[in-house]
Amino acid sequence: MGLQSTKHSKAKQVNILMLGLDFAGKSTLLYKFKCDDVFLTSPTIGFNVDMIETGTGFTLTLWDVGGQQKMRQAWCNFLENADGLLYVVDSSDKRRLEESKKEFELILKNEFIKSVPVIVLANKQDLPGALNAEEVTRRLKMKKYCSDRNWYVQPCCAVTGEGLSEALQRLTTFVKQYGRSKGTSTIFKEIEAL
Ligand code: G3D
Ligand code: MG
Repeated sequence: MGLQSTKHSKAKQVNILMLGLDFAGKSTLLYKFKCDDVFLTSPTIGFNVDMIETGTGFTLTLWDVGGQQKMRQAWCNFLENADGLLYVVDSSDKRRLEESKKEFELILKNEFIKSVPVIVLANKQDLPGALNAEEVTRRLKMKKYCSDRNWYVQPCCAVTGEGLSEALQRLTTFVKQYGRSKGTSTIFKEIEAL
């Protein structure tokens, strides 16, 4: 995908929070973002974290916070420092999409994440009957709930990696724009100068 994982980088660092219900595919995505292998996941207890060098002068620190019911209360603790949100849905699970929408709405109402850009990853596009990006956009009521920020719904497959490169590119663009609009943070001034 042309993206490299890095543990030690001089690039500027921004925080990307990855949320979504359990089983949506967050941990698989996190792993796929940093290397091109399929790996076996087990339900995330707590959180996973990794850093990705985007090649555009800054490093994304991706926080994969467990999506099980008991972890969802902890989501807002991670929101305070987020510069971008990746919200992952299982596009093939129409039944749980409604539950996912409710959680998504709650997150978006949080003051800390006001105007923070959002990429929805419409994951599991390889499965039969998976809803496409337009349908996920409609069901999550993106136009209504994300009218105050940059947003995009990216169809993807965590297993093959399809759509992930596009998602990160768009996220990077949005995060830069968000930094410019905030205009106060030193880190964003430095990013803008790149
Ligand atoms: P989570 O971290 O959001 O809870 P996981 O989700 O990454 O643990 O993934 C949950 C299950 O979905 C895993 O299956 C994983 O392999 C599968 N999965 C993730 N993304 C995709 C995808 O794009 N397509 C398909 N077909 N499956 C996917 P198992 O069986 O290992 O529990
Ligand atoms: Mg997980």
